[in-house]
Amino acid sequence: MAAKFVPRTVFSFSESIPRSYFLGHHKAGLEKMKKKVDSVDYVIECRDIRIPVTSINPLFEEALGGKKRLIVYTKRDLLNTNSVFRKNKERMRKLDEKTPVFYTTSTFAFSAKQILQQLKSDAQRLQDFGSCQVMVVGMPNVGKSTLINCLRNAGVFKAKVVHTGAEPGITRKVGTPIKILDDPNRSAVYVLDTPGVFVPYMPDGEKMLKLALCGCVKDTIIAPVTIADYLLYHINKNQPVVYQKWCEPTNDIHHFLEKFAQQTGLLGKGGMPNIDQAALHFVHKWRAGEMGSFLLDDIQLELSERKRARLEEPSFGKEGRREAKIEADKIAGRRRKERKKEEQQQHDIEITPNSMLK
Ligand SMILES: Nc1nc2c(ncn2[C@@H]2O[C@H](COP(=O)(O)OP(=O)(O)OP(=O)(O)O)[C@@H](O)[C@H]2O)c(=O)[nH]1
Ligand SMILES: [Mg+2]
Repeated sequence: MAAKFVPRTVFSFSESIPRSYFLGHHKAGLEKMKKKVDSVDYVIECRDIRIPVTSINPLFEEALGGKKRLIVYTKRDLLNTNSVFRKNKERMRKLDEKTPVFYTTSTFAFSAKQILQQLKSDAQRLQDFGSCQVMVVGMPNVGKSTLINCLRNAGVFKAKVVHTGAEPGITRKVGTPIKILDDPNRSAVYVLDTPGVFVPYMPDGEKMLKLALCGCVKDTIIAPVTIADYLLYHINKNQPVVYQKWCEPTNDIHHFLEKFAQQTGLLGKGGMPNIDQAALHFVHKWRAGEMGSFLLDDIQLELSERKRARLEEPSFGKEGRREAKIEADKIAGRRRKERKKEEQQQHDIEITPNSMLK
């Protein structure tokens, strides 16, 4: 039996979703980082590769702006569709043109070694200082502490030293220096772990949903069904076949979660599907890489927006404003084209009866 399925082209959400997750230890941590920044040589800024734009925290620009920096896109294994990665790799680099960019997977030592190589060559240049200090910063739960453990393991062959975990808020304080490189020519490199820092207010509700989906916000802040629905919206745009063993392609999150709960045994009182638990389980499966791999951000759009904003700066004068207008028209045209493409996009999906998949 074949059925036509048309995914949603936009995600509608309630204006009342929370926009804030700036906790006491975020504020205190940021203050401490500002105090420490003069004594470090480097800042490693971690971003989640699934949200390369949304996981940029502008507070760091303000607080740590002038410091030499490396950008690390973490969780590369969760963007395991090579064509998507290849298409976006150069775009990610363009987000920070003058800064070295790395992509890491915690289980792949080579990615940490590449960073060490960069730090080592810089530490050798800085050997007058005797040692090089690096501060690792980023939004909550993007993988800062994991990266530190990986760097230490690859650099000085020592076991895990800082706590990590799937919840945001595992690291609460700026840590003490941890040695990750010890060169015979006496240029040692130390890193400082820091607590993840959120923004005080997130005006863009969809960005809030992206951060929640990627685990940068505690799962109790936004209703699990809303996060699951946002995930379903993205999966449907990309590869709805990933959930076909539980449900036919659908835009109805309640229908999906009921079937998912029934078939995965997530039942509550009287054998009724436990919808909230099913929603969390579905989201966790995606976070573990089991539900397809795609970017939640449109990097090209971000680059165009930045170009337009730059051209609008007074220093570019009338000519700049004219070019900015052209750029804005291009962005609008691109958005229209994408909407049209999405509207036309129909997935012809062969629905296999569940009994055959078990
Ligand atoms: N799949 C995958 N998971 C990763 C990777 N790096 C980190 N993680 C996971 O992401 C979660 C968060 O990692 P942490 O290192 O604790 O993140 P953090 O940024 O230090 O978090 P906070 O201290 O809470 O701000 C953990 O469950 C890690 O196992 C990676 O490269 N791939
Ligand atoms: Mg941490």
